[in-house]
Parts: sequence; structure tokens; C-alpha cells
Amino acid sequence: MKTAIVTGVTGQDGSYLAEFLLTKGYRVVGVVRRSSSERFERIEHLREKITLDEGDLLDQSSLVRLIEKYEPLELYNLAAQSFVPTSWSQPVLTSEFTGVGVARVLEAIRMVNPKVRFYQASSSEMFGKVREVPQKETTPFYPRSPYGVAKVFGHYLTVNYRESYGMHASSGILFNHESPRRGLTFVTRKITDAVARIKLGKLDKLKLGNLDAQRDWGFAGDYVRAMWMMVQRPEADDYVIGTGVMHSVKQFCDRAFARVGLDYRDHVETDPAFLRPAEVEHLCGDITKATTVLGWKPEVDFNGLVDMMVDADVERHSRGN
Ligand code: NAP
Ligand code: G4F
Repeated sequence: MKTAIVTGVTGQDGSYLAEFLLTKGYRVVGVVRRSSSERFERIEHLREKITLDEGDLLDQSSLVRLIEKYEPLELYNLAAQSFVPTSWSQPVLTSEFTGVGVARVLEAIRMVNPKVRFYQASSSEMFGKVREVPQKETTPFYPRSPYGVAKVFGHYLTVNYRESYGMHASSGILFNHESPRRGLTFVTRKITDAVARIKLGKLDKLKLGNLDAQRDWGFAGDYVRAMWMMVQRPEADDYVIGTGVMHSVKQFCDRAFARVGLDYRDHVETDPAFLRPAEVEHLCGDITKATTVLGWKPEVDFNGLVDMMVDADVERHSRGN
């Protein structure tokens, strides 16, 4: 049986990737970090189907041990401190988790078995203050946050291990992808969660930062499929994954409130507390390479994504959760 190790399995993407790999017949080993209380909500339904074992991107020997113990064919490195604002309040921790952590995983593979195929969760945040529109694999990076800088480090390290050691190491440059499992601090889920509470009379106002920021939003379930497709290629490479369509935070609000028959202008307020020291104003992916080389394309569009998230939050809050 093929074994895949997934770091960050408790996160949004980790949970969808674990589900996807199970459908492909893998034994899935999810890496979890020790905590005083378990927070495995996103993978609760998979607990009996996957193996969970302890490891931390801060701890080199834990990564070596996991690769020795499970002898994986593939390793997907999804773990990171992934919230951009936190990268300003905790820049060193973000650099350690999101940047140097990639070096620890790559070194663990190189030391134990350099034939293990590796996927790195790179980000469109690397494009930051964009140098061209839309952004593709060759667009120069201009990160605008400690998070973006750490991701650039992880990306180039992945490229370097591929070129220096001949490792099958691919970097997926993924644009924003969301789902009902998205963390509540990210803008999409913050909006859909608030829409549900406002509709049910549990909240009146939603405070947001920059409503004009534009993102290329897709569905996480589609994007984990692209990760796997990259790892199956004969040669490792870098791929931009997105939808090629951009919307503003305002447009997201408009659609989300309209889904429950409300007008966002009656409920959304701007609050400078949610503005960032440096903003990434607009991101939009050119997915030509992914569609032509991988044969990948997204299945859920913007409206479908917003509706799915609103409906899930309305359903959850209606149950009292
Ligand atoms: P997420 O929901 O924030 O999940 C992050 C995961 O990383 C969690 O499982 C977390 O574990 C784990 N983690 C954090 N620090 C760790 C450490 N020191 N050791 C081991 N595990 C650690 O993120 P996501 O949205 O699923 O994103 C997955 C990856 O893709 C991340 O690397 C993110 O930066 C990148 N990415 C995301 C997007 C997007 O739009 N979602 C776009 C581009 C790239 P706990 O549960 O213990 O906290
Ligand atoms: O949802 P966000 O926090 O996502 P952001 O910063 O784009 O980062 C996400 O996508 C990256 C891929 O490009 C990932 F690498 C990263 O890990 C993460 O998943 O913010 C999106 C936009 C920003 O421009 C932000 O300024 O929404 C704007 N925004 C406006 N009001 C807000 C808010 N963002 C948040 N989180 N909260 C607000 O109240």
C-alpha cells in the first residue's frame, strides 16, 4: 500500500487532502503536534481511517523518525503559521514554522530517503506587490509580509533541493482557497460566519478591514487534487493554482449577505484595527501551466464557493454550534 505523510493534517487543506488520498487508496499518516487539548474537528470523521502521529516542524528528529517509521512514497508539507496578520506580531515564529520548517522536512527526506516525493505548500502571497497581472510561475516575487518572505524561503529551498540533489520536490503556488472548514479569522469565513449569525439574530454588525482588496478565491477541495497531480508527474516542477478570476472583499460580502436575503451595506462596518502594515491589493493567477501540463481545472466557481460556505455556517449556527 502507498503511504503518504501529510503535515498540517488538522488544518483546512490537510483534512481535504487526507480525504482525497484515502479515495486513491493511500495509507495516510497525519502529523499532529502535541497540545494540552486535542483540536481535531476537521479530521474527526477520518480518525478511524488515517494514522496520526506526533511531529513538529520545529523538531528535526521528529521528522526523521516519522520518515524512518512509515517509509512514505510521498510527503505533503502543508504545516505552517498561515495567518498573514500573525506574521507581523510573531515574525520569528512564522519564519521558523513557515520558512525554516521546510528546510527541516527537506533535510529529513534527504537524510532518510531522497526518493520520497515532496510537495511544498507555497503561496500567492509570495507575489505580494505584484509585478505583473495575472501572476504565473515566472512572475518575480515581491512579498509584503513576514509570512510571504518565509514562503519565498520555502519555495526556493524546494527548487534548490530539486536542482541540487535531484529530489522530486514540487512547489504549488496556490492562490487563496476556502471552504466551510476555513479558519474563522480569514476574511471569507469571518464573513460567512457573521452572515449566519446576523441572519439568525445573534449578531448585528460585522467589522472588516480593507474592503477593496481583491483575491482569486477557489475551493480547497479542488486545490488538494492539484497537489496530488503535481506529485504524480514524472518530473517535479512548480505550478500556479487558482481560478484566474478575481473578486473584492466587498463583492464577497455582497454575494454572501444576498444569499440569506440581506444587504451587506446594512451590516458591514470598516475598522482600522483590521488594516495591515502593508497590504497585498490584488492577486490573480494565470493557470495556463496547470491546465495544460497537469490537466487540472477548478470545478467550484466564486458564487458556488460563497453559497457553499454561507449555507454551511447557517446550518451549523441553526444547530446551535
Ligand atoms: P491552516 O488551516 O492554518 O493549517 C495549518 C496547519 O499547520 C495546521 O494543521 C497546524 O496544526 C499545522 N502547524 C502549524 N505549525 C506547526 C508546526 N510547528 N508543526 C507541525 N504542524 C504545524 O492552513 P491551510 O489553509 O490548510 O493551508 C495549508 C498550507 O497551505 C499552509 O502551509 C498555508 O500557508 C498554505 N497556503 C494556504 C493557502 C490558502 O488559501 N488556504 C494558500 C496558499 C498557501 P494545529 O492544528 O496544531 O495548529
Ligand atoms: O483572508 P485573508 O486573511 O487571506 P490572505 O491574507 O490573502 O492570506 C491567505 O491566502 C494566502 C494565499 O494568497 C495564503 F498563503 C495565506 O496562508 C492565507 O490563507 O485576507 C484576504 C484579504 C486581505 O487583503 C485582507 O486585508 O482580505 C482583507 N481583509 C479585509 N478585512 C481582511 C479583513 N482579512 C481578514 N483576515 N480579516 C478582515 O477583517
